[in-house]
Amino acid sequence: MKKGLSLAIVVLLVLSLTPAVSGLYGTKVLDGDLGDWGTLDYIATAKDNGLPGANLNNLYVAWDEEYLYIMITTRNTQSWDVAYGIGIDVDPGTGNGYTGDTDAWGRRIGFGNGYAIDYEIYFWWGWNTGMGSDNFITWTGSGWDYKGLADVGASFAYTGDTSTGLQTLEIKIPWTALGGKPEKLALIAWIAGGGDSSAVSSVPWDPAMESLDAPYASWFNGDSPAMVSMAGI
Ligand SMILES: [Ca+2]
Ligand SMILES: [Ca+2]
Repeated sequence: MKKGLSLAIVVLLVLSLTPAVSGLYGTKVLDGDLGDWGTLDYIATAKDNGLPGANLNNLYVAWDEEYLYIMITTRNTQSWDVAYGIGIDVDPGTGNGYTGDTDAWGRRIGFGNGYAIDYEIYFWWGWNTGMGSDNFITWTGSGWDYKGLADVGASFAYTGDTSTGLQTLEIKIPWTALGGKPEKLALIAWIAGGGDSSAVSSVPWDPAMESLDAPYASWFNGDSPAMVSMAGI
């Protein structure tokens, strides 16, 4: 029986703190450079899966009154064909959102542990072409609404090339694209392959991937793919 990977570990961020006491509060410059991110913005580290072209490292998150900022770093040393995905739950615990086991890009990724995603962000990275299409995708309640990041006022910057693969990815998303600034938010990032593949890396790291085929989950659904879990911010 085919079974998707259900990501259950998510970063849960509480955004209702007053700015003065939240280390996550602050505006970031989108240049792919980690220099403007502090240790208080650090959220989680992925396990080293040993895959030279599909190996996430750290996740950072910050926010200000206008934007949610997300920074992802990798351990990549090669450029592979991969999809970088991010799932966002703006009302964790309510069950509102998508809970199936094939996501907006047809990857075999689902969400469990009470998380139901409302938005997905995806980037395609081509082994010989580098950064490709980007998508900001909204779950409408009955389907997915696909836009580019620029269409919703979001933007991104990255480092890396077709020699090294993606190294860093810095994203900002206006709260207006997320239905306004929520009190809390759950988030996870992952790497999958082509259509019908599942996650091989996630941050926060979800050990559910390790129970599937080595090295962590599987690229295709011939065997049992895995789904990633989300972390709350
Ligand atoms: Ca920066
Ligand atoms: Ca939700």
